[in-house]
Amino acid sequence: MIQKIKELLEQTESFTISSLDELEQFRLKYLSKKGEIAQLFADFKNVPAELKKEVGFEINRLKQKAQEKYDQLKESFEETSASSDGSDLTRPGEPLELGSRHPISLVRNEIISIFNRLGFTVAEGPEIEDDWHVFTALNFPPEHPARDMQDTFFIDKENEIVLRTHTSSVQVRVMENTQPPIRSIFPGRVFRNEAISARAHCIFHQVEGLYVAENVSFADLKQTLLYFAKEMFGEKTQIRLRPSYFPFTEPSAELDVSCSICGGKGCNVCKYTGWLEILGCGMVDPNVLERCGIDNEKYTGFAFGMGIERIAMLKYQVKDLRLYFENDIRFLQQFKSAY
Ligand code: 2U9
Repeated sequence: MIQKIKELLEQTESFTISSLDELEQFRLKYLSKKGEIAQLFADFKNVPAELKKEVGFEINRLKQKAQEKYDQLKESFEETSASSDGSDLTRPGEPLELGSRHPISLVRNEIISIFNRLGFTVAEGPEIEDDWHVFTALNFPPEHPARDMQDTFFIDKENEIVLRTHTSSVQVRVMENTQPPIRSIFPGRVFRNEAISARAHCIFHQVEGLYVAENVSFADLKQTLLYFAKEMFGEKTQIRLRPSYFPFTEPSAELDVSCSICGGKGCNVCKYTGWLEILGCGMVDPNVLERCGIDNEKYTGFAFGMGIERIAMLKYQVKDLRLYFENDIRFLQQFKSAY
């Protein structure tokens, strides 16, 4: 019997559990009324009188050790399945709410993707610029009003360091450093000294584009922009070009797309004209090519520029520009897209 007690002691001491079921198995096998230890007590009456003291002592020791083991297994199992504050750590977690991209990022990425398909690469440059890259290289005359502090944020007036008012400055940098063919787009944040309203902001985002090579013509510009307009606003979209003026392009034009809301019939979005203005464009002025170190006898180019906020307003019918900057979650959550 002493041998049996020793075996049971070893079994109980090495017992491990990984579930409450197994804990119950332990209790039934060793501690219950029909368990091994109860059986030992039942057999105790058959133990010879001279051994009763020793055997009794060992059975009681086994019972005490088995009970201790049971309590310890129970406690350690409860600790792993519940944190100290009593909450159940095995419960499934709360799902995290998925974020969505900002509409300006969505539209910027979509514009980039459309021009990538036409072979345009993306170039970026500094937001803090000098007068040369923002104005002078782009043919702005010395007295042009855009150079005024009313229109431009000056960082250092004496050294004519400004916050760029357009990403055209990046185009100048690319042309200064690369010989044609150049086919790139220039997305980025720009700054103008404007009062903030539903239709204007002092910070906004642009994508400009540039294609300089031999024999680039206005027809290339028109076809490129028609492709862009159809990809952006739908296959049925039509375009029209109106003459305009910019210091850096000659000739210059503004591009309208047929209103995608009414299909050109006239509605309150297009102010009953059937057309929506989306961008400015033109052939790069030969004088600008020369200032940027490009042979204007050999090469010609077209350029265009658009405000991302404006494109996003037309695409998503956003009525107030300030919504883009407030980051109200109810506004942002409405934009879900592949881009
Ligand atoms: C170089 C040569 C030519 C970029 C151009 C426009 C026309 C234009 C406006 C659209 C809305 C700015 O964001 S906006 O206010 N842009 O109308 N931008 S052509 O022409 C360039 C640029 C760089 C060297």
